[in-house]
Amino acid sequence: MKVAEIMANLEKKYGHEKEYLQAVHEVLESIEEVYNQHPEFEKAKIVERIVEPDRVFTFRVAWVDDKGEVQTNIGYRVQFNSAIGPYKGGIRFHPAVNVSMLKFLGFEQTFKNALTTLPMGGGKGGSDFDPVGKSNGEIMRFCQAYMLELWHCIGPDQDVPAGDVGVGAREIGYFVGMYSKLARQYNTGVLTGKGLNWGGSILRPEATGFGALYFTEHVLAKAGKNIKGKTVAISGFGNVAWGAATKAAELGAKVIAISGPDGVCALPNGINKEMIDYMLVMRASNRNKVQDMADKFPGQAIFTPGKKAWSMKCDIALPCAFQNELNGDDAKELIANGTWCCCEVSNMGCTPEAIAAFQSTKGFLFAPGKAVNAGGVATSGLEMTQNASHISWSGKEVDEKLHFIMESIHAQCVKFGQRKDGTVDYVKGANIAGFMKVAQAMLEQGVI
Ligand code: 2IT
Repeated sequence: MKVAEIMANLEKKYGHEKEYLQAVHEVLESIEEVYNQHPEFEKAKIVERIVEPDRVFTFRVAWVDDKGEVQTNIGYRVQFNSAIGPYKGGIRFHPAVNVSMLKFLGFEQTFKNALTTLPMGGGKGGSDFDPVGKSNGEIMRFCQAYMLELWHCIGPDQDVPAGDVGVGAREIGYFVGMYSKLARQYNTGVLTGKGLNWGGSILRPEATGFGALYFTEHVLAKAGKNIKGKTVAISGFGNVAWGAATKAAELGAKVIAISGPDGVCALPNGINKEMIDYMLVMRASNRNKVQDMADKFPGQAIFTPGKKAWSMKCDIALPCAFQNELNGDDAKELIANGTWCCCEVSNMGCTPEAIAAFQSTKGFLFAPGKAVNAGGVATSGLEMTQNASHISWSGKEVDEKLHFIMESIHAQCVKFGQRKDGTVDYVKGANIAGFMKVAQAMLEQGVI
């Protein structure tokens, strides 16, 4: 396999799908050497097959807004790979959603899910529907209209969606309501991230952020460091940022910034419980403005419009918002300001230039999203297990399992990513570990 050749072919076919090509390139670069030591992979054309999704559904979603006007959006579901389990992955509502974005996310999800130790394939869905400024009624009607098409494609052993950017517990509720109506069956395990009273798992809302901090603790420990007293800058203020801020504060770190599309909020005394709770209010408001935090906590939260969280002086940077939210210039600014660790919590949160800048800085610790944020989908997997066995575990049980899973993902990264000097290339480690598992399963299941 030659990465350049495969990429040239993909660029010919999908030249306009930038995010998809970026995600594929990163994985192929990491695995090239190991792959070429396995002639059986080459013979079975594993790479040529693994970069193509099993199938992509695209559908029209028509709905009526509060003014009585008819609106039309596009809905998608990308079923990327089911070699190790049913398709599994979130649904994203954001105006920039398109096939490229969902193919990149489905591709990443395939390897991430393989890392979790649980039997889940990769998938992703979404719509270009923009939740910002929408009423609760509009959100409900849109979710119902989206599910009217999607329900044919999903099932507890087929494809199990969950939340992502713009989709949280409220939207999952509307999906489950409509799904049950159409299917005339409860099928508890067909979506994850459900409410706690109707099949949801304790800790699922916190799991992505909590898992990310457990992983960060392992990265730091491996380098002989500790999170206590360290300053942390977080981008975003949604579900993932909320979980990360909660656990970072609990572990004794000082969260000195959160951000939004409108700018950054500096938190000179660190984030406190009231602010963490207020992040949930901000998310539920659908306003998408981090300035609201400064308005609510004058003096304690200081808003600067147009700036990113990466302009803040911090030890550890945690991108928790969107792909490519931290670019090469941001990375250089962070490094110049003394930042020495970046754990990517968002999917592909850092551009290739940012990763290169981090990795070429001696002693800098960088870990990629597919390892760092896998606690979210892993806990979705635990929700599926509870649903299938009609039980519900305590918070302590789920947290112990999440700890075990994050530790195991870290161990896989070390196994495949350890450099000669003892440091770890987490990008390489995560990509090789995830890839090997899916590739081996595809090999054993024949050419399909
Ligand atoms: O990117 C992700 O891993 C998620 N949005 C969570 C997916 C899931 O199925 O819980």
